[in-house]
Amino acid sequence: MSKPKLYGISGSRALRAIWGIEEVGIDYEHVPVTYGADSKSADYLAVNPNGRIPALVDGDLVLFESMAINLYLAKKYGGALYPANPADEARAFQWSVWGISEIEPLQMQIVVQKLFTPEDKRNPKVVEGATKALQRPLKVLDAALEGRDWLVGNAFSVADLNVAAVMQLMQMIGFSYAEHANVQRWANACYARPALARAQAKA
Ligand SMILES: N[C@@H](CCC(=O)N[C@@H](CS)C(=O)NCC(=O)O)C(=O)O
Repeated sequence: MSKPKLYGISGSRALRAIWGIEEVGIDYEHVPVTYGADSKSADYLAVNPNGRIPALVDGDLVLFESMAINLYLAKKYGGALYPANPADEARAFQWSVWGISEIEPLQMQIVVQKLFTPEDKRNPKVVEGATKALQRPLKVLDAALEGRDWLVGNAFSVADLNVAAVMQLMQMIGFSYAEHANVQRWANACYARPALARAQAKA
């Protein structure tokens, strides 16, 4: 069987899945499809009809959505990265969905302002409002990390991978976790993973 193929450049949300596949440590083919026209080509739309990166092809399985890709990779190839019992597995699902629903929409408001809006067109109120709204989910994360190093079990798992991978955009824009010391400690540990550095070095 051919190697799994992971589509998407590292300078995009595809980094989440490149980080994931680097964590599980399997041999794979990286196809650096970029966003915009590249992700809308007929060839790529046949892989991901949403026209978004990342996507994974592993044998007969064609998968989109970074969180699902990482959960699959961790379960199939990740050994200790995947929770060993149904309760912890459910917690990994919970945190993955939480990252995408509670953090992603708010962080994107800030990212769009800071990275994709010309300085003279930025609306500081948007950044202010989203920063304020983020305090609530960040408090939840901070409380979950009180007295523990990782979100699920006693070691870095796909739950940490997925939440930290979503929040990597906040890391990129230098978002301050000053009021959330547990989040800061956990984020530092996640972002020091060698697999992330390898993923970031990809095209
Ligand atoms: N929820 C998706 C989001 C994927 C996504 O939106 N990717 C962006 C790149 S950062 C994309 O492909 N955009 C297509 C485009 O703008 O043309 C995931 O996490 O996989």
